[in-house]
Amino acid sequence: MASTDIDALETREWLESLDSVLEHDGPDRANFLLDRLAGRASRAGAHLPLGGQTPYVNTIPVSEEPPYPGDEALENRLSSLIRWNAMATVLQANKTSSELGGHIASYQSAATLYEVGFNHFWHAPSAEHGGDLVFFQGHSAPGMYARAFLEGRVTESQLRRFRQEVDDLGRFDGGGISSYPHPWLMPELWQFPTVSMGLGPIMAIYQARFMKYLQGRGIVDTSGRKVWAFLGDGETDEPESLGAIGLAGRERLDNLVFVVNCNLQRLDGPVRGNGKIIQELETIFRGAGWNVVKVVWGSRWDPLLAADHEGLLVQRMEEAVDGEYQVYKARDGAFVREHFFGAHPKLREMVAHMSDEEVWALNRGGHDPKKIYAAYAAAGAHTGQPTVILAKTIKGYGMGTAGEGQNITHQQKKMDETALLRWRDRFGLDLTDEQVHEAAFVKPADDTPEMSYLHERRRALGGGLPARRRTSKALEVPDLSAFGGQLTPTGEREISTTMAFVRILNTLLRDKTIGKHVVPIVPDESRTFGMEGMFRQFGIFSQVGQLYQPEDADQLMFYKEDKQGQVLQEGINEPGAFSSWIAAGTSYSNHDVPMIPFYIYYSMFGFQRVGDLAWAAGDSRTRGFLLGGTAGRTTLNGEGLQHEDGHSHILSSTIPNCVSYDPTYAHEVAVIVQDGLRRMLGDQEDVFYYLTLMNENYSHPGLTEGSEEGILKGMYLLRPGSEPKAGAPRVQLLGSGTILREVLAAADLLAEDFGVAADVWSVTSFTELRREGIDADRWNMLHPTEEARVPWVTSSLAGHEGPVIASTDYVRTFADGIRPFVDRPYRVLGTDGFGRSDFRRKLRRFFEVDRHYVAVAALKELADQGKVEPAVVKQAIEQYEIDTDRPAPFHV
Ligand SMILES: Cc1ncc(C[n+]2csc(CCOP(=O)(O)OP(=O)(O)O)c2C)c(N)n1
Ligand SMILES: [Mg+2]
Repeated sequence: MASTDIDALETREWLESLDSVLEHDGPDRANFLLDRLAGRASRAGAHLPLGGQTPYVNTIPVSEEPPYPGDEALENRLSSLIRWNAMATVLQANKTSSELGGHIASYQSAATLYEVGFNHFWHAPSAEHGGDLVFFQGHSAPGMYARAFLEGRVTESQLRRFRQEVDDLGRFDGGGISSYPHPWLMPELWQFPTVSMGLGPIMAIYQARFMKYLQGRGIVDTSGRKVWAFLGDGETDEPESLGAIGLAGRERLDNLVFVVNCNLQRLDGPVRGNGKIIQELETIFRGAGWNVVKVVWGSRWDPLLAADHEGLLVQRMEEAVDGEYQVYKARDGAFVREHFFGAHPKLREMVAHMSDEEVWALNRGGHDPKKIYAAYAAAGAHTGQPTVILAKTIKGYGMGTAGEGQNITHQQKKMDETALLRWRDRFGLDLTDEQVHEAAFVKPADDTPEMSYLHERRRALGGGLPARRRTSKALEVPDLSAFGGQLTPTGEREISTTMAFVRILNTLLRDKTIGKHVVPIVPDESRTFGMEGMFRQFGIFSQVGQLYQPEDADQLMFYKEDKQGQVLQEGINEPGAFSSWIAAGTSYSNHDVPMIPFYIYYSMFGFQRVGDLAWAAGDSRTRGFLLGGTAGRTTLNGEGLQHEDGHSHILSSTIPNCVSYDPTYAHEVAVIVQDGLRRMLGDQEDVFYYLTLMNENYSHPGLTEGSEEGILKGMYLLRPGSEPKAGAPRVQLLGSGTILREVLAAADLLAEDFGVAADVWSVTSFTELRREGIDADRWNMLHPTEEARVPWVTSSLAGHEGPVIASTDYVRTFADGIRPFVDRPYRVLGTDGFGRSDFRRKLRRFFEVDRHYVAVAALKELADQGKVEPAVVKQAIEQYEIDTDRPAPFHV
């Protein structure tokens, strides 16, 4: 960019022309002319950096600030009380030791940003308003508790139990309050888990988009409601924070407001010591199509800026980097005079009439309710774009020597008494020294002016926030018979479990009661799963419909985008699709309408890729189905190492309310999905389901009546071996997913080649079996004199003689999980190691999970028990051409 002025006169003329346009025709006209000029210059080859940054001052000029509607004195007092109680919450928790932790500095920097929202903007659900959704910054939680305390929604004894959620007997008794926003732990307060940085912003974006979806489909009127997301400036470095802002711009999510608290610091130090985070974010958000509102300077700067005719002050503001701005606020007025204004004699002159205290009091925009109000009001009124508010604040505001603007401030959970007394005086709170010493909680009587004001404000906005709805209306779920097609044998016809699932989904989409509540979600993978038929039948949701004639318009199943489309096609964006799934799966809570999302994706790009979102889904009490397609280490055979999933079931099993299954047959899928619907939609249980599906085609045996319970509990006898002959060896073979079919083949080999009988069990869920077993085992330990509970695994195998062998398409840990409940020798085969590409048959041999290895494993167990000679095992190894000297698959 050219920066030297080669013709000052000409420059002035241009600027004067612009001033005249602004004066006579306003900013819109000025914008129009600049746009035309830029276009002309650009076509002539001048690459102008227009559209990026604006000067380092507030976006909203003083002349356009609306009058402040609140009572500033009362709001100030309330804000000080809340600040104090937030601080006291952390101080008290850390009085005896710092084991519990907590944060003071973040909320202190953000308090005014929150208070303006609480007093003037954020609606709770009421008869008049559906309610705004606010994603609070996780580690500012003490501030939210402190406000809820004044509102009477959190008690003093709860505040005393900040981060102490378990009683002395180890019971989770609901008497404490959680460290951060966790709907799982405080299901009537917190709505959105935000503390894992980056997840709040991306979930907020997809929440806003989902609200447009609900509106577009005529399911809920979400107009007038907004999603507000609070982010730390450091948090914007997370890819999830900014990775989906393009979608928000493209989809014109004018129901979305981001507030980035730019306190210039993160945990260790400055966010952009050598630059300016506000300016950087402005460029990025503007490029993504957002309305950017900068709130840099507070009102006390207004007279100085108004007097800055030469632009020297703004120039100096732009020159200074964030590292310097941080230092200014860690020092004092004299320092600011010397180092900021002292850079130029004219600037020094500008503040010559001000005392050091007055210079020190020059405030930042994010601590000035008037400036914040103006920004929030502008965000509220803006249409056609999401808004980001970039508010400059001070980390640890008010903490003085205990942390204000200091690099150590983030982790301060103690403040010495001098700093606290100073804090009290600075915020004008009438606390006794004793109260300060105790870090006592303070709550004025309800009939005081400030408390009346607090209650009046929230009443006017519909009640307290955050508040979470636990249940919505239950839906009537179709009977299993609705999936009749999946329950009968397919005979010669070979299908995959993915195809079976797609048929089930189609049935559900057509169901009169729950059909419209179903939300199919796909990343760019519908054709992989044979779901492209849904494009035409149910439409892909688009707020603008379809502005073009699709290439395949003449086909039966063309690519149809539609304003009322039911399918969410998310593109190649698993975190985004997952966030959509969370939004839909928590609709019962946030919108009082249960929706039932089915998100289908390559299983490798699920838990492994977006595991932290899956954890947040559990915390959020999301209800819905995750379908890990093309699952297993050897079924997506040609794709190799990065695609072949042999561990998603291990990952899913770590989420306590995720119910996972690895079904082999269509009827199993049907039974599981129907029961999941019953639990989530009918009984409103806060669980979600993970099912792995395969693309391998084979024939399906259909449902044998009576096996439903076993399918749901995790195992049932699929095929008994031949009648036991006296003394003839017998084994129990377990299998899941596609490997179950290898296990069946192994049973045949054992019978034909070695006269060994084998009962074959379909294990639909090693995970559920283990959980049930652990539960029974724990109960038995704690109730030693009562009749012992018998785990499902143990009771199922009772009466079925012989060692047990399991083989799956997952790592050994998966099937190994039930070992404590198998009351006899148990050998587990699995796909430990990196995947690679080849034919399925060869890969299963490579991983040693195929029929031959199962047979050899069974014979080895029998030999160990003395039921067959070791030579028989050797004979099988030779007969099945097993290379005994090759390295194990997990070493290569
Ligand atoms: C994914 C993730 N990584 C790290 C952390 C730990 N952490 C909590 S707060 C914080 C610093 C936050 O800085 P910023 O986003 O600027 O927020 P501020 O407290 O300054 O408002 C860090 C690193 C986290 N919570 N989540
Ligand atoms: Mg920060």
